[in-house]
Amino acid sequence: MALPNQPKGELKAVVDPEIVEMDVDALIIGGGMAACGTAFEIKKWAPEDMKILLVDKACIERSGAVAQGLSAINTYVGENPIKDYVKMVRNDLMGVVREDLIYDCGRHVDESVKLFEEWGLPVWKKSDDGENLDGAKPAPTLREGGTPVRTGKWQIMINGESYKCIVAEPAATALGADNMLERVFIVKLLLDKNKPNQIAGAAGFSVRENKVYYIKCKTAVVACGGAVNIFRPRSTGEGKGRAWYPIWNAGSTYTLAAQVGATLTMMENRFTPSRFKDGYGPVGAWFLLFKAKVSNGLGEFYAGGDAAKEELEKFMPYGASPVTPTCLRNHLMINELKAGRGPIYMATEVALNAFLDEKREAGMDDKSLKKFWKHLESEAWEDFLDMSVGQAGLWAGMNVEPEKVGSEIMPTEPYMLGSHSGCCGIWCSGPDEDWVPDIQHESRSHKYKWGYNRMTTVDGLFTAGDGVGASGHKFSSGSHAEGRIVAKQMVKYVRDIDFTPEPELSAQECADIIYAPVKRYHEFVGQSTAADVNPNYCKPAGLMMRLMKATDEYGGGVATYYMTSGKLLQICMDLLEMLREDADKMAAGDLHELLRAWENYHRIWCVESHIRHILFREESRYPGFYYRSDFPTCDDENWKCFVNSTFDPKTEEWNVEKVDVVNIIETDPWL
Ligand code: SFD
Ligand code: AMP
Repeated sequence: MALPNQPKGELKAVVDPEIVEMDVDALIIGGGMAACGTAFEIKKWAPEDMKILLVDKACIERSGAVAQGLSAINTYVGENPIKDYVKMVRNDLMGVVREDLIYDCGRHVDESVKLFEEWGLPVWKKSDDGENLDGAKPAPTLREGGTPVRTGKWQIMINGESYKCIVAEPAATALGADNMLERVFIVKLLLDKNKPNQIAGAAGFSVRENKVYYIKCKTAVVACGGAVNIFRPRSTGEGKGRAWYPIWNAGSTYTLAAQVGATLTMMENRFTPSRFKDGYGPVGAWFLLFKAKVSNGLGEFYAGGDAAKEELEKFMPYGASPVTPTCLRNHLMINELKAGRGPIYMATEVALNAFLDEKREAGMDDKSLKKFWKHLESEAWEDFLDMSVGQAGLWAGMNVEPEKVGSEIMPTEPYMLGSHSGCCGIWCSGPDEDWVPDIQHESRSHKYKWGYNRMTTVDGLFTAGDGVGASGHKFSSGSHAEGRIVAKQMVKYVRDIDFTPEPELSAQECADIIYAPVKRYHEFVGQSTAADVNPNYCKPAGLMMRLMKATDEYGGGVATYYMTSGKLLQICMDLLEMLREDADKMAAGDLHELLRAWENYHRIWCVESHIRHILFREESRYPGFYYRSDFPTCDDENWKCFVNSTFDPKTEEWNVEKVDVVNIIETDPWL
């Protein structure tokens, strides 16, 4: 159960925390969409006596990216052929994807959506006469054959403010409260001391009590979401906590897995979504549901013009698609901004009034028109109220009436993620099916399957959602489905192996590592007048600012319109290495700071791998997400390949390599 916060501020950290040792079969790390999928499914397959534990740094009822809710489910395959879904993802991610993983997600995702609806999530439906019924109106369920309100080809609308609570409840019920630890941050995964390359446990700490958890396991899934606050955000000062993706996801997924030797893939990929400026409100519903268009500061709808077409033709075959890939949409926007034709507006007023005109022309009377307008207006506001409340607050605070004025949109600072419109992550086995390429190679980092679906290159270690690389566009529903896939594989793994975990590090060693920032604080705190300024330590807040400055200026952040180069990246790598050394000097006076310290540590590791990958890939694969000035084009001839990297925990060296992309869905026609 989640422990409440202290009534009077943060709990002071002590130098000798209590150590709690646990021994389970299967460990679920994270409590978001993917982890809830695993938690819900796993008990159905596990024998009675299999011990399962879920550990979330927050409280699963409202943790992860869906914390605030969402207004759409972006992946529901429905009536579409699954292979079209693969083609859409492949094109959006500029050709370098694992089609086996995407296809596998596509064939499982709808079941998750049907379950969500059965658990109480209101899904909008089409009435027989083609009207949109919001989720409160009675209509057949998806399983009963109800027709969802499609925005785009893949997205459906929901009343999703309570989406996460609705998904978390069955997960928690299935597992049982005794099998969940909330407010516990996992710091490290542990390898086995006897069996090479085998996961044997994890260690973390409570953010509500002075306790270290040392958990042995035979198998684990790491599903801690993506990485946020790794680049300087556009928001400053007191607004700095505002970001689009969830600020509390700190790259733990990638760092935890990489540190025990799991191969990472496509860590050069990032997502810099276009969002409503300052409030970070998502744009999908505006583009797809309200059919809004973007204009530049001169009032030109630049995206549909000849100049844009010509620009997109530079990126064939991807640019020629009827749905322009997300990065290239950004590219067009950035070109406008760089040419001084900003700001960019979402023409909300044009879109909303076009709906009214359409109805008026169809003969709708004034009274019905008024009612229709009220409904449209509430849909527009609800889009934000469901998933990005701050944006609605901003509109209200700035007196924005979307039917009268457009609102500025802007590409955000970069995030790392593998489930939304990005694809960085961990290299995983695909399903054990004959259509999954059977590549003969001595190393798993070149293969597409090695027995257990979604298992990383480390035995017994699985991942899902943002963790699975080279297969974006899963979104909330696909992440949940992937979690369910993993559940069955974890049970199979435990049944198959005969193994008693013995982690390389002891419980006391883990506690010493985890609480080192607390010990440092207590040792030196008296040596200066201000607790935050000390010659012998640095505080997590300061370290984070250094991290953001390094990545922003040298790693292609907003400061340079996402432009970087080999030279700049090398400087960034040097700064990050120094930062990593200095991270050993972080001090934490309370549990909140201890959390911040370890989040920083995870962020540095994961963004370092991002920079290493961009440096290795000598081209600009994702114009609009980042550019290399020394290799400004997308070079299919030399770089239509994965970039995989593996850290060797013994030698502490990285191996970065090219890995072949194998198409399993026809490329002619490409779309
Ligand atoms: O509007 C540790 N997403 C959207 N998906 C959709 O289907 N529709 C939308 O409408 C979407 N949009 C959207 C989305 C996200 C956000 C933030 C906004 C808008 C504003 C994307 C999905 O939400 C996303 O794809 C999934 O949630 C990914 O699932 P998963 O399970 O990979 O990550 P998570 O849900 O964030 O959960 C992470 C969990 O890990 C915990 N955690 N626990 C222990 N130890 C550690 N060290 C940990 N670190 C993290 C977290 O607490 C959390 O439980 S729209 O833009 O298109
Ligand atoms: P977003 O709100 O930008 O996260 O987008 C939500 C969904 O809509 C995702 O599936 C996007 O790929 C899709 N989307 C957003 N904008 C567009 C657009 N202009 N054209 C096509 N699809 C879009």
